Amino acid sequence: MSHDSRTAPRICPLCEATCGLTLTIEGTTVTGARGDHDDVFSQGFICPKGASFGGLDADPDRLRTPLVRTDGVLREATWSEAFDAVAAKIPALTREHGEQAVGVYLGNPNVHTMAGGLYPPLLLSALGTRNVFTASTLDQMPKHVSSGLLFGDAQAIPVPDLDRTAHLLLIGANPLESNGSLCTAPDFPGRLRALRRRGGTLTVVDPRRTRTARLADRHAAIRPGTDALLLAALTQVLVEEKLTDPGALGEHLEGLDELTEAIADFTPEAVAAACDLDAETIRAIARELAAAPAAAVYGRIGSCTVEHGTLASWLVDVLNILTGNLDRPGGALFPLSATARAPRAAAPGKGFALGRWTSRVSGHPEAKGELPVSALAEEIETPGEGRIRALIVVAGNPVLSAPDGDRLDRALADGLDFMVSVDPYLNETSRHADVVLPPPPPSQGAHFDFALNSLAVRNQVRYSRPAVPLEEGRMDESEILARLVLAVGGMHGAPPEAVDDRAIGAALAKAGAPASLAGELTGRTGAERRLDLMLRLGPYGLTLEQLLAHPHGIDLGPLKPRLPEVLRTRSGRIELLPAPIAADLPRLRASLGARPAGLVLVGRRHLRSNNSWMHNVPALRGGSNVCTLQIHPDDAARIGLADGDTARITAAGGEVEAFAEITDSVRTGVVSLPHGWGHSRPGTRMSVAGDDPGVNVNQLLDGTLLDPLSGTAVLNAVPVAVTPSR
Ligand SMILES: Nc1nc2c(c(=O)[nH]1)N[C@H]1C(S)=C(S)[C@@H](COP(=O)(O)OP(=O)(O)OC[C@H]3O[C@@H](n4cnc5c(=O)[nH]c(N)nc54)[C@H](O)[C@@H]3O)O[C@H]1N2
Ligand SMILES: Nc1nc2c(c(=O)[nH]1)N[C@H]1C(S)=C(S)[C@@H](COP(=O)(O)OP(=O)(O)OC[C@H]3O[C@@H](n4cnc5c(=O)[nH]c(N)nc54)[C@H](O)[C@@H]3O)O[C@H]1N2
Ligand code: SF4
Ligand SMILES: [Mo]
Repeated sequence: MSHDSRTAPRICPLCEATCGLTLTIEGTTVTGARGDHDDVFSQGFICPKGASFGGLDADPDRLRTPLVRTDGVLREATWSEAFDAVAAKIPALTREHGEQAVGVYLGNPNVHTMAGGLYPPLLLSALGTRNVFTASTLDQMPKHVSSGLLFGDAQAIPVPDLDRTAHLLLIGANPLESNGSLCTAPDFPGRLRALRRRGGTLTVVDPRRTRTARLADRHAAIRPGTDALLLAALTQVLVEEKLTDPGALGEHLEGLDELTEAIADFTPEAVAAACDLDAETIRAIARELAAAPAAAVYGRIGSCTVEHGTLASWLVDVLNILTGNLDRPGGALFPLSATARAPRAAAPGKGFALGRWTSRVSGHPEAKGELPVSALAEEIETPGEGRIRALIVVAGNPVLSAPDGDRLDRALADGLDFMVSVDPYLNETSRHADVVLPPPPPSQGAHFDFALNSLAVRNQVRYSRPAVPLEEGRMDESEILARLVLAVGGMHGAPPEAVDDRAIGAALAKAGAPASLAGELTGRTGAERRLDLMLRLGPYGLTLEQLLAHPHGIDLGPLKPRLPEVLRTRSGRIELLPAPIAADLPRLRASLGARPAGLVLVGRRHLRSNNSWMHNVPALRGGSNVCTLQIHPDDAARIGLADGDTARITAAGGEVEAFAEITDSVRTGVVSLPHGWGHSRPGTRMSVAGDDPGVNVNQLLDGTLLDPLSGTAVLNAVPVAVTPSR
């Protein structure tokens, strides 16, 4: 360590676990990262991605300046040239072709940056477009829809009380690799082991025997895509065997009789063949769930990105409700973050509406103001009024993350008059942009988890200021997005603080707080002042100054019951059988008899990888983090594949080739490829990732398979054919 070496606390932005890190800094370079033992939430936990913070931060392929396309070529440019280009194009396109001509795609890291929590809503309202797409329709939209319908608030997502539960039924999630999702819990693996140590039980439902499944007391290797059937049968058993006990929830429920009638025919015997689980196992899982003193059912990617994703998400909470575990310690509770709206008196709300408008080409209903990403390419390609002519992508790489990347790739190349990417890398998506606006490396930015604190297993709040100063020529992402809001909204050149001041004024008015409060806010930047305001108006009445005085965070205690205050349904109750759900049940019933013969594809995540953008860090590459096709020995033998052979995988959207990895950790009838690979397109600048590009699993999808209620793409349980490649 040189004499100018120092440390700084910093919350890790790389996954939903939000671990506190202690960065070692020499000069302005992050040379190391370890777990922050004083962090009130993570208490020293770190994973290999967090430990590689320095390498990711200093990646030489990160863009250092904006890029602007001139004469067809992306060239380095100044910030003013970049924003001039945006201001010259977007408002004119909107004037000429209407607001729908500009589409927006918001990618996953928006939930991991402070800017992503503060500015996208302002960007969307400045544009006025309904052509809004996000990674949610590749991910958790089914959960938003089921929460919207059940509780009247799409953001009211109950999280399992990991530290106090006695029984966890975990469906389609692998937190030992993912470190958790819609359940922010640093050291998820340790919390699961602690559950076992205190005598609790863990059941895992997953077609793969994952590292998480290996920790479990019971692993049910379900046939992919059939979780909604399993969950309906668990519900049916609870009813039939009189094991339901909603307890104190009873007075808040509506539609219990209708619900029990609606699922009465989903008996374990009826679903067993489709799920490929025997009826006795299903009964046993239901009885164990009901018998546990406190239990939580938790479903994630494998239960969402499937044909019945919304039904499965709904049934997860139905089970929590019928067993009396919703909103009680040890069950599944609604977090209350420090920047949430302060609780109000319980009262009926506006409810949650689906399909208030539809997509232009295929008529997909909106959900939560969004259209399915699967429909983005056709909205660019298909002529007519309302066609997307310009696209703004913030922190997203849909060419790899969404179905049929080749088609989207072509649409971005040929179908747009103008494209902007806010992204640190020139990758498969941003290479099509006319203007690329690169945020600085994370060490140079502040961090606050607006989204993830509202999904955390413990109420707590932490804030990190930049660990090193903003490098000369860099622009903070908050300022980038504020300037983008101004540039698209015809206010190019106004000071970016104008955007924050307007937001502060609007928030004060909405809260009915005195306008003079604006003058009391502290903070070095507009983003900090907005954070200060949200803290002050929030449920704990905190201030930015208090956060700064506690660099390792403030613990706000375990999750507490919040019903009925969270409910925003029209009835003011939990609406157990919402009409759109009831109308979708016949589709689930129709799948009862189905038991397709061929192979189906599921995904997987690797601990040292994250979606499409972490394959460029040498320390995170290699080992088992590879793009192989996992296949069961019996299936491999039948097809004539040996370990290491090249397999050809064919499906509705196309075909790809990958090395076969023969393993009995996938069940028979199922093959698995990870996503986020396929770094072989020209014009990108990710030299390390390009060395071993892998293939894009999403090329197998043609984008037509969706969960109809949420518009979420079917990414798991996709029918495929596998043959040896000759
Ligand atoms: N087959 C299959 N496909 C999947 C999935 C799956 O399980 N299977 N999972 C889906 C899921 S859950 C998700 S969330 C999506 C993700 O889909 P996307 O969000 O579209 O993709 P990412 O790969 O996360 O891309 C993130 C982008 O943000 C950039 N970035 C990184 N840090 C920052 C930052 O600080 N600021 C800005 N502005 N940009 C940044 C990266 O360079 C990258 O371009 O993929 C989905 N696709
Ligand atoms: N290391 C790492 N961590 C990450 C990410 C990453 O890419 N890498 N991505 C982050 C993001 S954006 C998200 S959304 C989260 C996701 O977090 P998780 O939901 O935990 O994601 P996965 O690890 O993909 O686990 C999904 C599991 O579902 C199983 N599965 C597939 N189909 C089915 C099915 O039909 N039924 C059932 N029951 N199971 C099925 C798969 O085998 C897999 O084990 O992870 C986040 N954390
Ligand atoms: S678990 Fe997630 S938040 Fe924690 S260090 Fe790893 S990547 Fe960062
Ligand atoms: Mo995700």
